Amino acid sequence: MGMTIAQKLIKSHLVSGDMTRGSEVGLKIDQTLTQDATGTMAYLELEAMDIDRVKTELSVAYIDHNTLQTGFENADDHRFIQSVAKKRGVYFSRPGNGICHQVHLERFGKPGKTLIGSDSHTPTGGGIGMLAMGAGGLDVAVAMGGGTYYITMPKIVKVNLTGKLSPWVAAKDVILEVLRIMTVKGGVGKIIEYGGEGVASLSVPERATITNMGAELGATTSVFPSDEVTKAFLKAQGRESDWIELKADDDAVYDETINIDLSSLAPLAAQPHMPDRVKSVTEIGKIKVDQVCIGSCTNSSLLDMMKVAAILKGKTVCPSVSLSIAPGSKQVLNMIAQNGALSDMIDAGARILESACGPCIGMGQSPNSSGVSLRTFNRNFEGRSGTADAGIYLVSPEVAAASALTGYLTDPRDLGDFPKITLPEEFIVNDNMIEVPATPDEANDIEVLYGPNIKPFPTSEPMGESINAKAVLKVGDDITTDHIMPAGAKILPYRSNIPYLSQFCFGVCDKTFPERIKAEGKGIIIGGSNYGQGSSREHAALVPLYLGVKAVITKSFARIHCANLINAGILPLNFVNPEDYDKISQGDELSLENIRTAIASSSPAVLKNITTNETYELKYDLSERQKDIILAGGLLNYTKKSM
Ligand code: MIC
Ligand code: SF4
Repeated sequence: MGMTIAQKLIKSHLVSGDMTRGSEVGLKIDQTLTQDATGTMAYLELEAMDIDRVKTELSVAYIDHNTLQTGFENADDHRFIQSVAKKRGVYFSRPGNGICHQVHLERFGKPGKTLIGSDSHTPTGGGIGMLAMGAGGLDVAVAMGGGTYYITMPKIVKVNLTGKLSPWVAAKDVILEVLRIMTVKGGVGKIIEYGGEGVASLSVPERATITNMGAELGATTSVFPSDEVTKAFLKAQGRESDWIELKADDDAVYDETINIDLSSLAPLAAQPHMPDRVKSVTEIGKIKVDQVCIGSCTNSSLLDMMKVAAILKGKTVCPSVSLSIAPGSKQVLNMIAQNGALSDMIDAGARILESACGPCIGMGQSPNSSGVSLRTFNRNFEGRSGTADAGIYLVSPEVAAASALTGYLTDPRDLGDFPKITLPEEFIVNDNMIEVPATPDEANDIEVLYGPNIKPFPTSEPMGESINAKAVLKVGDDITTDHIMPAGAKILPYRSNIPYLSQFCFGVCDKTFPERIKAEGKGIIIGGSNYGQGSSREHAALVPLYLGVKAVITKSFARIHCANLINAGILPLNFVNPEDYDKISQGDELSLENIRTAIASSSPAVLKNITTNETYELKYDLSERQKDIILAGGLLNYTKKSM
């Protein structure tokens, strides 16, 4: 039987397990990336594991999230990461060099390789045929040390693309259409593989927009073939020798197929507050817009910037709109500076931001009260913009730029002729902002610089025999890690200070949570389906660990967060009967009696509700390895024990 691209990538990196769907497979990881908001923790973990030098083919540390420096904290964290990277053999992409996923695609990604990154949008690399996955910081640290990365063997979904995009319709509309069809839960346990004759019409930046935002489907990753288009992109980056061909066999078998005729798509938008609340721009109608933000790892490529500049050229941004643009990398910014496109943006009145995540993670540009903001980003979760009552719409660069000119949500097809953009045959390549690591000899003299904001991370104990605690918090469906551990300019600087962060835990849902659980000393969280979707931040597990959360019981989990809970030693459990969720109230006294023995012996788990005198059947989806991790009290304890 023939193989899909994803199966080929998994097979060529298989370290353990067999490739039957649903079972755990261990993968060799060729490349890793970290960003600064999750990187401090990942490198603290690397240090805690006493790993002298990284053992991957390539590891890169990027500074792109915490670039707003309103105090010493972020700058100190940058210095910490820079020093540790230099010492341990990690390339360091300096602040200003760009957003991790954009730069990695341009300068480092290679078809056929595996990549894990401490950021959920790492699947961007799938745009050039990598098996690229988001992971918690600790998993990335383990991989840097040469350790195996484990995933559940996913189902493989083929998105069969036919036709060609019409003028003014963009790659963003393709992924918004996939989100409309599959929803934010639809990709859990799946790899989304793009194929069909429509693929050849999409450039690498367009493919990367699609694989990037596959994260919002909850998918393990997304992947495109590596073909002549990929080769041309790598050649333009001076990296033709990194190219290999990668395609699915003709008789490859998929678990599911979704057909999308590119020529039938129209400009789309995801409405507040979920990336799958997708409707066409014309259906939503002419709503008034207060702000437009263009950029983020989804849409900040040269192609995106050139389209935006062409739309803005010779016009003026509507007086009631604030337009900000953040080109994705120094390469992109430099190229639009040299070819004049930047000047067209500035002339039209755009506010040019540095090449970083910026507003996407709430680092500045929060909209006005109850403002409407159109963004080319990938997430529009409640509160993420920094303005609690703002309404964020996710759109293509075309819709964003057109709307910035008119002041209301605009179908760009109304603008007339589509500006045809062709990508250059050569990009400006200058890696002077990427610092090469020290040699092992030089490394001895390098001191790792810890700023005063870096606090030790919480330790956990091996799991006790029973867990008796209150349901300290009950939340609904689709809880994101932005709910659990919010980001934004006021909180992000404390990513290496778990005690300080803890006062904001679940702030979006219930501001009293930290105080209440502290008073109890411990607790159990009850959640709905797709609990923990979104960001890969392990802080959404480490902070609850610090506060005393012992178990999280839900209808279902998102993949990365579930792995992070296990890594932190917090037990993830699911209801066998989802309706039991309704029978538990916040504050109920709960008991998981002899849960340690149950897990160790793979026996059923039962939850007793002492308050109502009911019992509920629970299940856990843990491999033998994960059981050992949970029993040991987390991956760090487990790894230390097994080393
Ligand atoms: C995000 O988009 O939410 C982030 C910030 O990039 C996160 C990582 C983080 O929380 O630091 C992600 O997507 O994993
Ligand atoms: Fe940065 Fe936003 Fe991309 Fe996350 S989604 S990596 S915050 S640009």
